Amino acid sequence: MSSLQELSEAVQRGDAAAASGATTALVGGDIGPADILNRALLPAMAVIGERFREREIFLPDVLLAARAMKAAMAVLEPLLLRDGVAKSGVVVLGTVRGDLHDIGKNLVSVMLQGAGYDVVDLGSDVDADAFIDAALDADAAVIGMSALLTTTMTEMAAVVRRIEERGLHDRLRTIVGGAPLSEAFAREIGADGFAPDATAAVERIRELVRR
Ligand code: B1M
Repeated sequence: MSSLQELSEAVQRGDAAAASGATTALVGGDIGPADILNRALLPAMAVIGERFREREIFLPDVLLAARAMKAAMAVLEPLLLRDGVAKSGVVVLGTVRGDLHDIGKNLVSVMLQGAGYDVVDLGSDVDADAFIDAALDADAAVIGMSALLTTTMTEMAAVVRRIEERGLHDRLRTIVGGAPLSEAFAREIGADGFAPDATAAVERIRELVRR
């Protein structure tokens, strides 16, 4: 039986096969999928971020860790989705233009699907009109945007502005998230909501849809 510690270490050293194997072993035991995520995978990525910032590791190491995290998530996702309930609505999700970080956004997608939402995931590097056109096509009430870079979070303001320019604010709500963001930033750019993590994103979107 594998441990949370072994899983965390596998992600940190970028060993996708070990991360996938450790996750498979863990899900057969007593620890729930949300605990595996919150107690091993997310802390492992936080360590990677810190070590990258301190220049103890380099970009290829971060890339390998991200791959290992994704391999573990491929095992966890079906379990996180298992408790899905009746359909709650459609949400368009994406990482904004210029930004390739998609792990957090993918997590938000999994949590939303688990809560019964249909998610149109546009991937990363998504521009303003692509968000809006997809939302109109899918008849979505909410656009969710993710950004991990201080240089790309300003793109979110461009999307909010474009919604106004196209006269769609009464029809489309926006929610933003990502490590460098805050509630204050969301307010400043005129977004309708902010969530610090994937669980809060589901709650916030539920409130936005109810309005
Ligand atoms: Co990058 N990177 N990276 N990186 N990377 C950060 C973000 C950084 C903080 C690392 C550091 O310096 N400590 C730093 C940004 C600094 C800054 O802007 N001030 C950084 C940098 C500099 C870069 C490059 C510029 C490096 C370079 O090329 N020199 C480059 C940029 C590429 C680009 O996007 N154009 C780059 C590249 C990469 C990789 C490709 C190697 C890889 C991404 C792989 C991928 O995503 N497919 C990568 C990674 C993995 C990271 C770190 C280490 C981890 C990010 C992550 O996945 N975290 C990151 C350091 C860090 O954040 N600690 C870092 C785990 C994830 C679950 O958390 O995404 O925060 P997070 O999502 C959370 C919440 O934020 C929230 O919920 C999620 C779960 O609870 N959330 C939302 C996210 N989106 C939401 C949307 C919502 C609501 C909540 O509503 C819609």
